[in-house]
Amino acid sequence: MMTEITYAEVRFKNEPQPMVIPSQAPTASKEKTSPPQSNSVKLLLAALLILLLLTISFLITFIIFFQKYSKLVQEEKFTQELTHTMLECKKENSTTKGKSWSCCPKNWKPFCSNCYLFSSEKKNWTDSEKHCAGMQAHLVVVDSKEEQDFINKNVNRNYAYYLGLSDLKNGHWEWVNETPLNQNVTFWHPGEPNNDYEHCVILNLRFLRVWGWNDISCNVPQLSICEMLKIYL
Ligand code: MMA
Ligand code: CA
Repeated sequence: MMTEITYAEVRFKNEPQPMVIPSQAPTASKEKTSPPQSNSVKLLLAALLILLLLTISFLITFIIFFQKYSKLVQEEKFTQELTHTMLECKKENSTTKGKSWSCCPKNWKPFCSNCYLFSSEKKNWTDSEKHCAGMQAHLVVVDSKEEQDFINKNVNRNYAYYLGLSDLKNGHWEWVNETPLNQNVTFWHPGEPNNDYEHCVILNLRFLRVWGWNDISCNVPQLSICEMLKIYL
């Protein structure tokens, strides 16, 4: 009794021939289809990494060059700003910002961190200050007894000298650098200042031996003392 026939193998005439796949074909195709993808990802990653490294090194180089360039520009600017072409310099033991030479313009006298010029031209107070300003300096500001003593040793006893002290601007004694007069550091001659119409201060000799301050009219031509910070190179 054959009610159920099972055909194990039926071949039709037009049935397409089964593909013969070589035994190694599956592995080869695996390497050719999915690996190409991961390879290109790897390549892309490598390219990105190289690009990143290049960008970083470019940035570092740029920063280094920029720093060097701005330093150069600064130095150039500093040399251009130097009004004084003849300097007298001294090697300093303690260096300021890596600069080991402290200089004063020729004919100026050094004291502490400043340079002083004892002028030889008589001018009124305003023109005296302008003259100092034209040399990147200002009329002297006396901050201590030591500074006043240094000045006294360098002035000519036959003359008087304008200081950077006046009450022209605000009605009270003020230095040209806008610091108010410290009442603990003054060297007025006895009885000075004495006249409301005298707005500028000179240093002069009295009784042939004492140097001190006196207020006078600002339009009287006098010698003067300029002061500037030492130049560090
Ligand atoms: C006197 C004295 C000073 C004043 C001058 C003005 C010679 O000194 O009074 O205080 O400034 O005169 O010339
Ligand atoms: Ca006076």
